[in-house]
Formats: sequence, C-alpha cells, structure tokens
Amino acid sequence: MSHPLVNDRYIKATLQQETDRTPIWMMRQAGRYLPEYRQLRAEAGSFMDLCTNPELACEVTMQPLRRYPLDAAILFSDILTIPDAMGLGLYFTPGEGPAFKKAVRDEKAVKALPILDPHQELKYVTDAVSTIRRELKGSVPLIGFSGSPWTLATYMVEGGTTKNFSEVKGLMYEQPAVMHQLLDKLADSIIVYLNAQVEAGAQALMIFDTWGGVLTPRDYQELSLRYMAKIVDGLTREKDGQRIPVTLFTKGGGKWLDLMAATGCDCLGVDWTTDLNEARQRVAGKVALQGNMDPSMLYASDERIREEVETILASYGHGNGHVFNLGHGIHQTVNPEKAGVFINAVHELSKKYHQ
Ligand code: 1CP
Repeated sequence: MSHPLVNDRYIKATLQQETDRTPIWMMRQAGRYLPEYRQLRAEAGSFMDLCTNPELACEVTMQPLRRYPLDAAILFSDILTIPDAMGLGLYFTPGEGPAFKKAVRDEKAVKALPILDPHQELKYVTDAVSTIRRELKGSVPLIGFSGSPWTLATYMVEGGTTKNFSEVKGLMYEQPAVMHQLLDKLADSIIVYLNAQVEAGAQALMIFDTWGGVLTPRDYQELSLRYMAKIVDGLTREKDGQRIPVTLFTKGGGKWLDLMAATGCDCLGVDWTTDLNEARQRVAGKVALQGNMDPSMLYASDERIREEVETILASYGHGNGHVFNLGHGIHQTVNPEKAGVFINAVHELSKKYHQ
C-alpha cells in the first residue's frame, strides 16, 4: 500500500544526486507562525495534546504543505518526547518554554532512567508517522527526527530551557563519568526511537543538536559528536530498497563540519553564521549540505528575501547536494506570506544551478 514517491528532490539532494532545482523545506515549518496551527492548538487544549493525538499531529504536519510547495514534510512532534517518556514529566509554561517536573542531576537519577521502549510510551509518535505517511500519499517524503544526546541532556539536567548551561556543564566538568552514562543511555534510546520511526514510515531522519555549539571543541567531540556518530552507526539506513538519508545539524557547528561529515551521515545542516561555499569546500563532496538563510531575513522586504536566496544559491554554486532551508527554525512572529515569498524564490531562482 506504500505509494511511490512523486517528489523525491529532497531525498535525491541529501544523497547528492541530480535534481531539476534545489529542494526546500523549513525547520519548524509547522507551528506557531501559522494561524491555523494556533487555532488547532487552542481547540486541542495544548501543544502536547497535538503531539499525542496522531490525527491532530498529522493535521498539523500537513498545514504548511497546503500553503506552500515544500519538498518535504517533517513529523509534528518534539525532541523532548524522549525525556518525557523516561518519566521526567514534560510541561510547557506559556512564554517560558519547556520544563520538566524532575531534573536529572546525579548518578542515582541517571541509573533510574528506564531504557526506552518506543512501542510503549512513544507509540503515539510511530502512530503519527504511519498516519502522516498515509495522508501524504507519496507526494513528498516524511522526515523523522530526534534531538542529539547532548541537546536532550541539557534539558534533562537543567530541568528545562536554559541560557547559561550551569547545571549541565557543572555535571559534565565535575562528574564526567555520570555525564557519559547519561549520554550513552540517551544514544541507545534514540537509536531504537529513530529506527521505530523508520519502521513506521519515516523516509529520512534528522538529528537536532541545537546546543552542541555551546561546547569547547574538545568537549563537542567527546560529548556531542561521539554520541551522534554512535547513533548514525546504529540506524536503519535502507528500507524497501530505498536509502534513508540522515542529516545532522549542530547549531553553531560550522567549524566542525569536516568532523561531522566523518560520522557517515548523508547531509549536514548549516546555520547562517557559516558561508555555504566555504562549507562545501570543507566537506569536499563527502556529504550534502542543508541551509542556511538567517530566519530573521523573513522580516525583510520581498525583494531583499529574493536577493538573499540568490546570494545563498550562488554561494553553494552549481550542482547537486544542496537542500535549501533556514539556518534555524522559523520565528513565531513571521508573516506567513513571507515564507511563501522565500519558498517561491528558491523554486524560481535555483533552476539555473542545475542545468
Ligand atoms: O505551540 C507551542 O507553543 C509549542 C511550540 C513548539 C512547537 C511547534 C514546541 C515546543 N515544539 C514544536 C514542534 C517541533 N519541535 C518540531 C516539529 C515541527 C516542525 O519542525 O515543523 C520540531 C522538529 C521540534 C524540534 C525541537 N524542539 C528542537 C530542535 C530544533 C530547534 O529548533 O533547535 C528543540 C530545541 C525543541 C525544544 C522546544 N520545544 C518547544 C520549544 C519552544 C522548544 C525550544 C525551547 C528552547 O528554546 O529551549
């Protein structure tokens, strides 16, 4: 019953194969900047009520695809579903972001964390994946995702969102063995979680390492990259004869792209602080690149947005292996019409780089 993929530009670009234009999707493309999202969330009650109901998660995933000619869908869920499923009690306070009822701050708490069974506590995620796949009818590929072990650990040790990372860095510097136990447990859980998403129908995977960039170069390799590499090694990379591309995104990781490329992933997400041309030279054909317009460019005029799209396309240059995206998630106060201007500009202006 699986439909053949009608638009496979995203998959092809992540594998550096030929496409007629540069594919585009946007990080956080489903979410708060869309009035239809805000309405559905109000009707459902809360963000987690959307995530845990496969029909609603599917509806939210489809919302941006109805508005814009995007080349990929991304599962509507959150990276913090894993710590929630481990029993930490995720909740959201309006305006302050995510928080946990329990934080993980010592060896006892790390040891007490259960190994995740994705078919139990997170069945709502795999159910959402199969529901979305059915609804997409092969129109565009579905991206499944997880946070990186380090990024999840920051939320678990801090007990929520943080600005200065004092608790998690305190644990990392004072009790490195405990930190490594936590990261290793998370890596094992993420492997089974992502493989369950593939089993349910995810056609590509992305790992968000939102906070890897706050580490020193040495700590980045030891505490973030090493565990992402372990995950890449453990993932299902082919299903029904199709390669399942894996993208790693470390925000602020532009200086480590060559190390990231050596993990065996297919594609690297790049934020707007790195020049794509330089990034392309650094990875030397090993991986594809995704990015990297500054999300704040969507506050500029239509002309300025188009100009920036042209600049980024020219910076990557002619040829394959570029997935257009923002350098981070779309901001919640962006006018949805500006996203349309951005996406149409990529469609129109990228063709000449593929002739
Ligand atoms: O409606 C609401 O108020 C909730 C807002 C919201 C949304 C729409 C949250 C809470 N999460 C999401 C969805 C989400 N989160 C998706 C699927 C939607 C899509 O991309 O179309 C994805 C892929 C994520 C991933 C995510 N969650 C990341 C990694 C990517 C990134 O932006 O760096 C992170 C760090 C989170 C944590 C999180 N969840 C929610 C918020 C507001 C945050 C960020 C908190 C912080 O800044 O620390």
